[in-house]
Amino acid sequence: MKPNIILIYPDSLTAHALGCYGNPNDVSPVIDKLASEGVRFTNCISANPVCQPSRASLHTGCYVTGHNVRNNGTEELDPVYPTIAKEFGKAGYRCAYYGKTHSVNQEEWDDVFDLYPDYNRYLKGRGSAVAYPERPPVADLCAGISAIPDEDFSENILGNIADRFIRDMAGKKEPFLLFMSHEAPHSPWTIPEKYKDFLSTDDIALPEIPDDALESKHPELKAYLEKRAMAADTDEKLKYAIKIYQTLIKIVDNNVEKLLKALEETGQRDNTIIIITSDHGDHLGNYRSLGKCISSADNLLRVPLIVNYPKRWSARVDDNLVQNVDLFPTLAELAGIAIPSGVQGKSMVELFDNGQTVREYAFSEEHYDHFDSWMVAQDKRWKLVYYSNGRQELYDLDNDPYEWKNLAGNSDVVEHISRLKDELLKWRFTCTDRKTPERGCFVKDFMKPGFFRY
Ligand SMILES: [Ca+2]
Repeated sequence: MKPNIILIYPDSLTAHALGCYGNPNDVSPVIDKLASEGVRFTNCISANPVCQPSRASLHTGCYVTGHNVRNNGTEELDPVYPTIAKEFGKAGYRCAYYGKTHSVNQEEWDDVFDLYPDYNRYLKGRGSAVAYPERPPVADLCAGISAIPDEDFSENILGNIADRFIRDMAGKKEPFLLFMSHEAPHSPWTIPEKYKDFLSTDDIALPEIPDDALESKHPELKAYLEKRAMAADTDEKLKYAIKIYQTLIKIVDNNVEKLLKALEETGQRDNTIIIITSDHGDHLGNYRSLGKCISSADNLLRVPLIVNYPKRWSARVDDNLVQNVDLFPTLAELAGIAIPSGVQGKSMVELFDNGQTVREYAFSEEHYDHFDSWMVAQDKRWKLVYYSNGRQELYDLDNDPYEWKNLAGNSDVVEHISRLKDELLKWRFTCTDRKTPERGCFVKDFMKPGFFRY
């Protein structure tokens, strides 16, 4: 009997915002329990820190170079690529997708609730004059109280639809793949009135950022982050926005509980793999900034990954490096589906079963039209950021998790830079775009004088 799979995918969920990853606030008790009974990865690195490219990486098992969705909104995923939904659909799975549909070809799914048109229609049907998403003022850092009551709130509606789907699938012959694409806790941040005092701004701790934290950054990134920091002109504003962000995690967590209840009441819990991860993180006050974009910071690239399937894997915390591109081949192998050729991620099944390391290095990249592109190669401790203008930065994540100190100029790190640059080059040449090779690799962006000068 093939396992059911539920992939819970809250947008912009930085790993350390969950209780099981160290948040002292009790915002994720249900997810934390799933983590304590499952495999919780501490080193899951997204292939890209922005919604659409990262999502395309999860759905195709390819790096950005391999699927060519480089930006938000400007490039859609070409339907030529094999995806999770296509392969699982062919294998007899019933595939449902609820929530934000960035980069997803909806016709590949058997059932879809698209948060934007479908939820807006729902609100209209309820007689609401509110248009989703609500947009609190930028002066408030886009955080505030929703005009939508709790029972109609977006994430709760997604939970209700999923609850119905799980109950409908009980007793059916075919297994299911359910993708919960929660918009929360992505900005703009609004929570129902009911939760306005769930947390206080006193519960929120901001990082104590050194004055020179931006001094050794790429000048474009420095200017960009300084501009963002200007909007966060008081600690109280920053803390309030983060309080709303964390409360949204609690609302997602309530809905995870709803799904678990439906699984248990219909006898499907034992045969269901539950995965919790995200497309990318959020600065959450680092550099006095919120959100993401043009930065390769660890807060953005490190995402949670929790895999709960007690029937097969006992509870553990796993510090092996893994990436979102590894999920597609992993899920395919678990479901007995052949991994399509061209998939660039690596199956983690041996890692789940026997603790066998999948990769020594993780890679990510970002390509914008108006900023220098960057690529990252990292191991668990050392992280190289290489820009298309030849600039390089090196961070020691063990001692500097917020990346405040670029060590690239230090003579004692030359060996790490050389080693990571070798890996970056190997990765760049092996992960080419299968469909439009003339565009693939973005090698021309990076093959400038200086790359080989270690
Ligand atoms: Ca996102």
